[in-house]
Amino acid sequence: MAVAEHRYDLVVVANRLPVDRVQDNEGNVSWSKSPGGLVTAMESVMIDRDGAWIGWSGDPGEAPEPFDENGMHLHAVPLSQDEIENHYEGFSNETLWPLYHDVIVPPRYRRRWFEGYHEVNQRFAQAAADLAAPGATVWVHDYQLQLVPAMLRELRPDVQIGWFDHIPFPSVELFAQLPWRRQVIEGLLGADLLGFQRRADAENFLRVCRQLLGLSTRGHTVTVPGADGAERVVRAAAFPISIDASGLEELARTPEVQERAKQIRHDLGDPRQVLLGVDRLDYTKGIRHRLKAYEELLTDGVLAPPDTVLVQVATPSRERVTAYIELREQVEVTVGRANGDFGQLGSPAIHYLHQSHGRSEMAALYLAADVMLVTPLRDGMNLVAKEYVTCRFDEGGALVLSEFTGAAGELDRAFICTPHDIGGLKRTIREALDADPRDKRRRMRSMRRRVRENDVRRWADSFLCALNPSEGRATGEP
Ligand code: ADQ
Repeated sequence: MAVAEHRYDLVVVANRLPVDRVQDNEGNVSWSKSPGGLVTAMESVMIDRDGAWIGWSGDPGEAPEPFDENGMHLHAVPLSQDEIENHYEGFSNETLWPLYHDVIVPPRYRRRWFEGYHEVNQRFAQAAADLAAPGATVWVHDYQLQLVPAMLRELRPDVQIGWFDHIPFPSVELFAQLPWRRQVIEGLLGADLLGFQRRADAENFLRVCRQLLGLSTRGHTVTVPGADGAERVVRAAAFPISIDASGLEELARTPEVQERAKQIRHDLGDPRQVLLGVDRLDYTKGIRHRLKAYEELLTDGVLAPPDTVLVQVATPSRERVTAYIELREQVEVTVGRANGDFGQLGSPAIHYLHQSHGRSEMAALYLAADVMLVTPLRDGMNLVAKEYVTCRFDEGGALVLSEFTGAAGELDRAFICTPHDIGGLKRTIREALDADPRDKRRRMRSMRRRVRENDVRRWADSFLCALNPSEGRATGEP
């Protein structure tokens, strides 16, 4: 890449740009905001700070020229089809994703995938080195770019480097499986600050440094010996991510969204109780366990349409990866069976939408749901849980939340469940459905307060301030 003319004081580096390319019938290209946790979380931070965002556009081949969108300067990194297969689909999504999510499906280790991962990380590091102003802050995101911090430090020792892990960080026993564990840890240790969703994730990382690399750790820090005998101290701490709570609540309060919520309930046949699941179609989200529990409640005769309905919205995700293709089949077979066995004409037991929706429709769905089911087997945070309580300005509704989400650490007034325990999950769903309305209100009020007080701006401020104390006020750990 040619050296950029304009350089930026804040550079975000993430696998994907925060937009998707849309082409109409006449061939005109435009960009629309992409769905997904990171984009939702970072958008408001970037708009506030005139930063640059480096990422892949989502299409193979040549990258589009840099462009501005939504108040952000976007800089695309090109990826060939081979690189997408090795770096993204292979090493990121078939090796790291399952390994970091408690090996729910077996991780696959392929040497050429790691070679692709290394090459692509080098390209992102170079792009960041070219765009960062002297002394800039560079914030690298997520498991797809774990080698970037050390590569960037090599190219630009003058910049402050932060990395944030959106997904869990595994225990040393699991992480030790990774044939490239040393490269990954050394890559991360190029950063000044490593952020994790939960304290337990940061502790797992520090333990990995101690046990696998023999480094010395103290409190939140690990000491890294340099080639010249000098030492560097890297901090690893928890910064639980959040959402743009005020923006989302404002949207939920609009008459259009409230009207749409009523319409949704009407279209569902005005049931007494609406249950809702909203997830990327991913095996970590516990969708199969949720559907099994629901199907058993139907079989037991505890729930029945049209009195109770479940709406499951599942965003298409990673559709070329085998485990995702299989998951989609399993989910669709279960939905078909439940509807065949328990549905009535015009009243299916489960409304299944394999689609992505806009923010207003999501807010209306949240407002329409009496019980929100968030049942991941493992999840870094889970923003859906925070979005649901934020939309419930009426203090209505109830949240069933898996203990294996980062969100459970903050939203401890939810109806906490253990999704592997189907019997327990059924009991928790019933408890949420039958709870005393005053109890539900108290829980909702308390959870709403937590999210309002710890919104995404506070998250970003805390991280950026811990990375670079001149940036603003420090609010979180350490
Ligand atoms: P994700 O695994 O993508 O994120 P999550 O935190 O639930 O998971 O975020 C999903 C986002 O996508 C939410 O903002 C949600 O509203 C949106 N979304 C989901 N289904 C949708 C649909 N059908 N239509 C439109 N939007 C939809 C990763 C980690 C998480 C972590 C986030 C942020 O896996 O653990 O919380 O990053 O760090």
